[in-house]
Amino acid sequence: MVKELAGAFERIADLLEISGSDAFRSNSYRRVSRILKNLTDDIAALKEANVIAEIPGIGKSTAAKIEEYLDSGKIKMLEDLKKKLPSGLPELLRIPGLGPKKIALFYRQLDIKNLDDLEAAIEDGSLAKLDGMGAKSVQKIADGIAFLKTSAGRTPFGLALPIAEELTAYLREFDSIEQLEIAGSLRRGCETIGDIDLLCAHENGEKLVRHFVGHPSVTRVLASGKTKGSITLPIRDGREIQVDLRVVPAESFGAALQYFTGSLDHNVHLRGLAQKKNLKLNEWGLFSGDESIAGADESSIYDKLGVAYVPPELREDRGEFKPDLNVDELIEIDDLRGDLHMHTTASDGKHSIAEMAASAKELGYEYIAISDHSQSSAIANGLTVERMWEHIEAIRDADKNIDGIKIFAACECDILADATLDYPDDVLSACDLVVASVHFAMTRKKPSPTKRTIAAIENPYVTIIGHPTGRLIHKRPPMDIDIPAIIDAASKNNTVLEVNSSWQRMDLKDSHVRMAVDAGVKIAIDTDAHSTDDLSRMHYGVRTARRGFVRKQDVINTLPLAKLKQWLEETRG
Ligand code: DGT
Ligand code: CA
Ligand code: CA
Ligand code: ZN
Repeated sequence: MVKELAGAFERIADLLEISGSDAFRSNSYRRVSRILKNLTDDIAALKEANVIAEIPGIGKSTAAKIEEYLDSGKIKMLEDLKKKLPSGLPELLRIPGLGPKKIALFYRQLDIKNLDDLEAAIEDGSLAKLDGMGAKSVQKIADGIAFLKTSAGRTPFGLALPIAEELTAYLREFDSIEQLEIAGSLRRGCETIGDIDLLCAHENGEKLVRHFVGHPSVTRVLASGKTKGSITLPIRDGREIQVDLRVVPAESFGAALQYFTGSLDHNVHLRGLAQKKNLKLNEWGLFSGDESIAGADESSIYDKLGVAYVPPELREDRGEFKPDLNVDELIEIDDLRGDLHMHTTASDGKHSIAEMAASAKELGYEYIAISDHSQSSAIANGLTVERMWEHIEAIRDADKNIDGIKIFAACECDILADATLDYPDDVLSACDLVVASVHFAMTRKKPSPTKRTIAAIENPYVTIIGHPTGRLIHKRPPMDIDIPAIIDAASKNNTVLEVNSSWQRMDLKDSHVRMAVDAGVKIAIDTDAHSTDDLSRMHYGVRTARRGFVRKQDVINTLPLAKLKQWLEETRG
């Protein structure tokens, strides 16, 4: 419901833009859309309680529109806009390099109502004949259409990050660069990335940009100037990702980094704080009249505005400016003392117990849990009951044979289609801890995935629910699962919910993990490693957890070994 509602406001913003309304007005509707998408409360319940207008960022007239939609499924303003404009126009906004003004022009002059019409006008040459258009700008639009079709929009974080890191290394190779940072959604740790934004302080922007657009893998150069370069690079499956490099003077680097990190909503909020102090904030600095009072570094901007520094992962205008928020408590990668979900050659992993333990020790961990698949995960070479008993012995032996790290005996026990677990209680109880996960029959309705998961949560030997929604980003939607019900059950049973650090999973995701910790549920951030290399992907999970406002004390694998053992004793069986 709230999704459609958010979509309706997005659509209002699009149509306003095309119909020539000013950006301020359309952006205010986009903001409402985002607020709705991030809402953790049930909107119908808020309406019942008559408190929609009290949602931060929602005014009276917007609240009236929301209520109108909840009552009738329609918003009159949107219906009126739709009547005024053809329905195929908003999707044209997604074409890179094509803005609402041009779309409006094409519509008025050539009666272009949708993507098909636009492609036809490119084909028959009529677009190139328009005032202000030429072969070059038409080609740009044609390229944009092709990009839209091949890239389907966004790139998973884990595919974008290595590209950004390779590019920053490439730029540093060219010249010694004092300040170079990844900005945008990638810096905020979003699960998918529209484009990569890089920001650099350098004296000779033109030279640096020329080097940037000359990267050997470039598929297209979209812009190359003195302060900005824009390219596309291939990602896998024949798709591309856009990368923007901006070059700014050192005295503006902090302000530009703040601006281009976003999010838009966070920046709008921050600019509002500046206005209240009679200051002006933009990508060049923080100004009192004409005088710059901050800009070289990011933290001084927050400081001068009288608010605590906000880490990038929190910059979504979801409450990060609240004065009681103690960002020092926010989980950090170095807080983690162990990893409680990983596989070995006993099931579908690449390395032995001893190899996984040695690598984990190298990473500085105090403990790990070996959690191989259970018998029903046949494709993953899951362990029969008999093999599992032997495996527990093998883990005990490996633990004796290594110093400086504790190896817990665990398993990743399947939650079966009939809501029972894949091992009998005596096996589960012999383990030091148990991860329980759904791996199959994800779309089965009866018993529902919610029922199955809650049954596992209620088993006294289950410690952690692994990748609770089962989603794979861009590949498999989450199970139809009632997150508040899962959180409620986890809270009643002292069961931990996982943030799985595989970037394909990031499961739980940021907004759900926030709901969980708000309800007092403990979190385990795990890698679900299937090789020693995978052990180092913990940072993906940490980013997701930070975006969910998770603090160190919410995460069980930040506990020192003795405390964790004690906690396991108290909560199991
Ligand atoms: P993405 O690329 O869709 O994953 O998301 P972002 O957040 O990286 O967005 P992007 O690349 O369009 O712009 C990067 C940041 O720059 C954005 O978060 C806020 C800032 N920014 C971009 N355009 C504008 C603008 O028109 N107004 C303001 N205030 N900020 C902007
Ligand atoms: Ca971006
Ligand atoms: Ca960008
Ligand atoms: Zn699993």
